[in-house]
Amino acid sequence: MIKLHGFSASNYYNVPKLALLEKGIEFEEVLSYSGAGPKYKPEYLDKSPLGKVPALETPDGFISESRSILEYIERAYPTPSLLPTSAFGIAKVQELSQFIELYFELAARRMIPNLISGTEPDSNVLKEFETNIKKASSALSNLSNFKQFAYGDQFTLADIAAILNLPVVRSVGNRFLGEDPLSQVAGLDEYCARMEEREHVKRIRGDAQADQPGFMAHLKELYGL
Ligand SMILES: N[C@@H](CCC(=O)N[C@@H](CS)C(=O)NCC(=O)O)C(=O)O
Repeated sequence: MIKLHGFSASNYYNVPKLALLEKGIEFEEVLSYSGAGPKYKPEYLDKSPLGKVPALETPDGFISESRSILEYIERAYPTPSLLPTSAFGIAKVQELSQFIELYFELAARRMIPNLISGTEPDSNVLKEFETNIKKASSALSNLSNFKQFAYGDQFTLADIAAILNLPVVRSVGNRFLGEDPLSQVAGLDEYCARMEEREHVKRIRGDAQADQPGFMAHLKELYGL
């Protein structure tokens, strides 16, 4: 059976986890907190070269990077598919997923340590976040109207990217800008509410909540946070 290494409080871990759940693939979860290196589990680097979470253990070896893991899952277990059938549709789903990761998730990620530790972010980082997120959120409607799913008429990898990452951006914005930077994205509120009702998204949220004490204890041990 394939094994997913990582921890449920991580949005990156939850990307392949949600794909596996939605596809109904049996898998085992192996709890492993990140921050690998001399201070913490150097052996984890055999699974993920930068010590990042997630890593997927397959019969052929380990794969790191959530995007490559999704690629493996989709090819190794093609049905039910989390991609449309046409070449154009597949590319549009990948485009939207990448757009969300690069221009939303990575922009917000720089302030997640502040969110966790209750500290204020560097003012330049905050300013950059504000400028970049404004630009990205007005462009987002060109890629999705969020009417039913993020793209097309079926649940795809773009929905996984949207529902696991956009709420984090909203939390960071609400906390440090005092407003939701995605409030003007048409259809997004209703879309998120619909996605949160899905059985496997609920499982992801419940597991993330349950993992919080363990994750916080890990951060305390490693960084004294
Ligand atoms: N590009 C990686 C990013 C994974 C990532 O940043 N994971 C975080 C946890 S949410 C992590 O392991 N951070 C620890 C570190 O960067 O050392 C992927 O897509 O899997």
